[in-house]
Amino acid sequence: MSGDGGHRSGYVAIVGQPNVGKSTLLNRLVGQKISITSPRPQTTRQRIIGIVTRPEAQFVFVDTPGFQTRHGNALNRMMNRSVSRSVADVDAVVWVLEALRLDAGDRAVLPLLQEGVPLVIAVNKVDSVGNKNELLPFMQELQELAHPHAIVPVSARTGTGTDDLLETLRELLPRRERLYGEDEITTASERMLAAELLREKLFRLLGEELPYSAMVEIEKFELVDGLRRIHAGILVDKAGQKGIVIGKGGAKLKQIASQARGDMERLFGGKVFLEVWVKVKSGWADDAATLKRIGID
Ligand SMILES: Nc1nc2c(ncn2[C@@H]2O[C@H](COP(=O)(O)OP(=O)(O)O)[C@@H](O)[C@H]2O)c(=O)[nH]1
Ligand SMILES: [Mg+2]
Repeated sequence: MSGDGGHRSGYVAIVGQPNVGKSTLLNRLVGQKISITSPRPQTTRQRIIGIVTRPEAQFVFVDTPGFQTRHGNALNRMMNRSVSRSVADVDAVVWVLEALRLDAGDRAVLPLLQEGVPLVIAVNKVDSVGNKNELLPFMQELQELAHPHAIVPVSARTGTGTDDLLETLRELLPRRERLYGEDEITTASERMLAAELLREKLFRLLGEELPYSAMVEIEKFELVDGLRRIHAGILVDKAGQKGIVIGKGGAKLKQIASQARGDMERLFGGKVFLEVWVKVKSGWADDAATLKRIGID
């Protein structure tokens, strides 16, 4: 990164409608899987902080849940509030869009962007654009629509353009020392990361079969002599959904737990003993008390 004198650091919100690649981008920037991703919209339910430390700048990214307009339940209302809070108090906002796509869901993000907070648009998934010439008129359209400070084509999947994105964001951060230690990559607790990684496997291995409201709760998290013992519950709405998650002879649940454990061991850098139960908790997506208990407020 080129030097223009002095270290910079600050907060950057990552916003955009579900499925545009916000979490993939954050993981790419941080270099670790701290925010879960999936081909299904709605994966990210909580705000995740990802810290990127370079010699001349430290970026504190806030990955927000996708702005949700389709469902009006308590969970989605809380998620939308969380998005609005994230963009109000940052040094810059990155609005992520999918290359060559600007639909009603993207436009719904516009009113959330705050006057006075510099905006950078990341046009993501450029790896899937065959004719790169088509990007120019698309970027022109975005320029006229949102008047951003800059538009940067990126691929969160391959890493193309992500250094340019950091370079562009750096100019927008205040001159100051680091806000976090240079080896910190997130403020999320291991307990929360464990829950998220397990949730990702639910999304990935059950696909469309997964009940929309399934949730993960970590009941016990112990670290003894480098071994993490984690007891987790998967909460589903109805008794019938329990069978879907467990699968024939327990095969599905075993696969979910085993893949989640692998990801946890990679992220935590140590051995993990993971036990998972499936429980029925009806109507939790509309239950404010449960949402509090699992940490969405
Ligand atoms: N081709 C391609 N796919 C991507 C890219 N970034 C993300 N994706 C995919 O888009 C889907 C949604 O990504 P995710 O990060 O979960 O989106 P989010 O809902 O905005 O956080 C996943 O299937 C990703 O693998 C990219 O740069 N190129
Ligand atoms: Mg996400």
